[in-house]
Amino acid sequence: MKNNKNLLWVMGLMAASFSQAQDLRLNDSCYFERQGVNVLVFSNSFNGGFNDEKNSGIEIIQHGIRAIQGGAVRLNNTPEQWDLVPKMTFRKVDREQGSIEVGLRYDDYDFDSRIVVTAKGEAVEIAVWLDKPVPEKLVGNAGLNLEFLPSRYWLKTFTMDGRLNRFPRYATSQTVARPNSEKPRQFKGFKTYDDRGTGCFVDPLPIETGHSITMAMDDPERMICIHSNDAELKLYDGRMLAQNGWFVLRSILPGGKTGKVVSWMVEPHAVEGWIRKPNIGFCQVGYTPGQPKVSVIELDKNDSPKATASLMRINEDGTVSKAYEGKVDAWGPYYKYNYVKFDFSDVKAPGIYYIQYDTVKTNNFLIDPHVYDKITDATTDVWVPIHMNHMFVNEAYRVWHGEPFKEGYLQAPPSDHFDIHYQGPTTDTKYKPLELIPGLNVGGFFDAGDFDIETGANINVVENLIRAWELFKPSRDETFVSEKQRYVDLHRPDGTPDVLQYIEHGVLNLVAQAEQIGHMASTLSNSVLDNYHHLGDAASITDGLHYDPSLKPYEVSADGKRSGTPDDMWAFTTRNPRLDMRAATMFAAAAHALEGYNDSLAARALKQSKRLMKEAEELLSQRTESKRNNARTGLGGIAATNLQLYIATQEKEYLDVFEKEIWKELDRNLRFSLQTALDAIPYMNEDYRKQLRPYVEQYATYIQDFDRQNPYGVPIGTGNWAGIGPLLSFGTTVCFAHLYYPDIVAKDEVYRTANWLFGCHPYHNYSFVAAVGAARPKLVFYGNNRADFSFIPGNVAPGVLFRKPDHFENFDDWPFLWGQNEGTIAGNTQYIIFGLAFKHIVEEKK
Ligand SMILES: [Ca+2]
Ligand SMILES: [Ca+2]
Ligand SMILES: [Ca+2]
Repeated sequence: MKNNKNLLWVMGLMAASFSQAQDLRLNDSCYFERQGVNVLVFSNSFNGGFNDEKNSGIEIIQHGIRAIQGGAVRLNNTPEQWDLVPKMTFRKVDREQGSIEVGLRYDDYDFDSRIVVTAKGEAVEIAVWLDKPVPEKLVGNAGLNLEFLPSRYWLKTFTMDGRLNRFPRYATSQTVARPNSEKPRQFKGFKTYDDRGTGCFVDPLPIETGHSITMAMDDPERMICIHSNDAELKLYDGRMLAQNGWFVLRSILPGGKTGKVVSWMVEPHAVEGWIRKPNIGFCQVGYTPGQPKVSVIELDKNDSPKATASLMRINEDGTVSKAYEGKVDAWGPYYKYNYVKFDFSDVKAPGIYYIQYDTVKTNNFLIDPHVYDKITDATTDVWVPIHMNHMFVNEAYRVWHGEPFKEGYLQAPPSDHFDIHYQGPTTDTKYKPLELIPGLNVGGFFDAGDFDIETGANINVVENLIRAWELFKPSRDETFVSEKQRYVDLHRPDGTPDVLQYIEHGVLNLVAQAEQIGHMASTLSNSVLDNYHHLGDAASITDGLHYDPSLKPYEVSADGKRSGTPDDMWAFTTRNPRLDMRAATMFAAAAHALEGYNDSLAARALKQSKRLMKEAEELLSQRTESKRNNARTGLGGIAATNLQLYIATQEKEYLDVFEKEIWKELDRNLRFSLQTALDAIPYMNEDYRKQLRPYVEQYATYIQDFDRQNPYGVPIGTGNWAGIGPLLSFGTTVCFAHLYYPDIVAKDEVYRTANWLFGCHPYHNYSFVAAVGAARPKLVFYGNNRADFSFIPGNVAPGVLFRKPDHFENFDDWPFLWGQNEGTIAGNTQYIIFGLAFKHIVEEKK
């Protein structure tokens, strides 16, 4: 008896310690964890701005990949971006019970629910609780959803109640058309779909239905079992409605019930003893012989660092030899991983190399004086011209897009719009709502993965290109641009430097705005949501015919010039004097840059600059004192504006204002203002240089402090959009600080940003710049060809997106998360400046 009791006690202890190692437990970061599996419960909640960003709710990171998210009470079988998302009303972590509870609310339907996630051994139970029954209108629509990343599950097997199946590579399941009255309201009442006059919306039917599903038993890193005793599980393919949809598992909440209404047991498989493969970060573009060469190796926290790593050389006869073996230095923990560094700067001989750390070999890269020579070419020759609006863009045998928006732009009526666009209570123009504003369908650049003209971003584009032009005079001519023919042909020289033509193209639209509207539009954008998410030829977003409300929808007038389809784009014209001020500055600089190339456009730009500057000053001075101060500090610096105006006009009064303001701005915010101060150097005397020295010294300390803040030594953004903008600004400022003060900011510092961009960063080691010089660039980007899982060469991805509380991510098999994969016109032209400045320095003493 005694022995038996002891035996039971020992067995119990064994079971306890066994299960301790295996069970999901709430960790200090407030998510459930076991080796290989993290279950996050609303560590990231839905945010209003862009609704469903596929980044929220219950998320499962399985073996390092966040392939499951979106766990929440939702109102659609396969929610799209603009379907309603629940607001999180509270989040309670109960350590004793090992559970996390969140309150969810749909204001539009006065509908509250609670989700309770509780660790149960190797599984979690997800339960939905209701204090009041589902509102009548939502019965049959409200359900518990969980979403699965298509690119990680397609072609994998699954069984539902023992029936075998396979996740489809492409969406070909079935749908049903239902009356619009049955469709839950979408974001602000907009519609994502064009029903072609049928009065019906499309609803996907389930691929499978049952009570127990096991997914990906053929892939231990993705395998997951889910069963429910009290509810039916339905599996849907969200790509039926939207190319960025995920696979959705769903149980409808029963009507008329309260208490625990639905519960699932969810058991993500964990590979025993799983340790994430080291991510060996290095510069995929390669290294010049003399530059510092430090690889940052990202390690699982359960991994034990090796003492050394090697640099292997691929010889000309194809054999491999060890070029260098060196010690691996600990850096320490940063968020969820541990970091070590491998410095192989001693290797200077040109050649083909790869890094070997333990059993992991990287792909090869070059050490060569010329590795950086081409880093901006794809962006200037391919990405930028493809984003030229109102043009037909051809490349060899391929047409990227026809001429978009031939019918022009209508005055936007008052609208609380999508994509954070807005038209105030009046038009602020001489035009009536929906009246055609003539002359706006010229010039300009597509914003990013969408096709609107964001005026602020287009101003940035022109400014960036002018800066590139004034500083480096890039004479590269690989693009044919005919504004007369409205035709662009890539890789066809036409005798004019491309950058000058891009400046002209940007100015053409912005000047037209100032002339036709009287001030700057905030944006020229889509009027209807159902063509805003367009994926395809930009020329087919609208029908090219003027909208005529006297015609029936889809009807075309007898002369073939008008249609009853309200697809014409709108100009959002609420006046913003700060934007006008920015435009005025840019116009002044543009007038200077275009002089001698397009004199009439230069004259138009200068005229608008002077007028807008004067009117904006007046409008700002009419505001209250405090508001005016806010407006002025929001200008991106009075000093910057006045410097630009001085450069453009050579009028000394601007220089005086600059000299008065710049020191205040430097004292207030050095990081932000140093670039402006450096930009002035060519126009200032030796005293100015001297006075600036201590600020540059301070900046040098700021640069080096990043080595302490994170293993990569650059500013890393943790916002909802990865931090490429601040990173490129940082990289550019470091370059210019070195150019003018090489004794304070050493040449070695300029490589920090390039390393990060081209592969030395968390999550993976692929280059963030599409198709540029790198041995392994990223393969997919959120460009306007994202539905093809492709990229537009020269695009720069935002980078690694931070997911709270401790996960960095950049999908390379799923392009649709804009926060990690969308290149923008402002960001990519900023990259051109960085790249030109960087190349200029690298080439100094090659
Ligand atoms: Ca946009
Ligand atoms: Ca050209
Ligand atoms: Ca139209």
